[in-house]
Amino acid sequence: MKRILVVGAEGQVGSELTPKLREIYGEENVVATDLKDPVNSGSGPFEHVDATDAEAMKRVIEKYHIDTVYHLVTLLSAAAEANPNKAWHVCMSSLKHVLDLAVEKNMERVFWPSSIAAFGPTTPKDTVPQSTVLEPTTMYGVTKVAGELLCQYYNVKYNLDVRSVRYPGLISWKVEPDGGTTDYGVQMFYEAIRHKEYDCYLTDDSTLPMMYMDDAVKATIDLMQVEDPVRIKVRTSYNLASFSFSPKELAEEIRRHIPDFVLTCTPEARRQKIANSWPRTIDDSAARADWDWKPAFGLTEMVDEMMKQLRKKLSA
Ligand code: VAH
Repeated sequence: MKRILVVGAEGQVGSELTPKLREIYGEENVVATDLKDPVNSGSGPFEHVDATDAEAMKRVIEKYHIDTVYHLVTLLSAAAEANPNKAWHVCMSSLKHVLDLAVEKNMERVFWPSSIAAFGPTTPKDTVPQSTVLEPTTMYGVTKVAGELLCQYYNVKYNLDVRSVRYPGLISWKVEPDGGTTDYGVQMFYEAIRHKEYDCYLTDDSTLPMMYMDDAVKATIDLMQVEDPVRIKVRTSYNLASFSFSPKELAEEIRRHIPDFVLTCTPEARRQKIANSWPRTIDDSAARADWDWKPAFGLTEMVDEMMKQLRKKLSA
């Protein structure tokens, strides 16, 4: 039986991935850890762990006989840009601890998410190929490129089965993301339902790759459930895509539900500069070919589901 550890289980991804893993593998076989209290990651074993503390991580891995790790700890792009030293320390030291412990304990598999933030201004803006120029101009992006290369190194050097996908901006209703540049894609829904207006911190034509959280969770689990490691040909991180939108396009979709919704845009320099450095659309043919990746939610389906779920959540 798999013994899974989720590091950063209370974050935007962890709070949806952890319950899904517990559904599949049984609550007692999925240990959640975070600095925060266990509010959203569901019921099952939980430990407060500072992911930058290797000894604390080792104690949890030994206590629960962990053989698989989903390592989600990060500072998102805007937060990382505001505190680059902390971002480097948290992202890179925690990832290295997980990789070293996975080798030491001869673990089965490790998952670590990269991001489209690994791309930079010199990356093609449209249908970004799997193998391309990675020259990000954000600290968050630098940690993603460094992390991808570290994961590939541990696979080549130690034959560690570490797997990764480059998440686009993630749209979810369960936990409000903070510190991201694409977070406006979630905030717009909350403000449209609460106030029928939203002032976006990006220009209305800032098109970015996005994905509904259910598809990000599905891709993560699908990738980790591929039995034959030979099929995993990309050991940096797989491109992943479903749709792209701009604030203007998202507002038009929201108006199918709230016709008098008003979008204004007051660009905020730091996050606009980050958004301008990222591509518009992604080619994820490698993921589709290697492990049958296919998103279930398009833009319209995502908006319909977000409106349904958020109306329920906000009326509760
Ligand atoms: C961010 N949501 O905005 C994250 C994401 C592609 C961006 O990694 O920082």
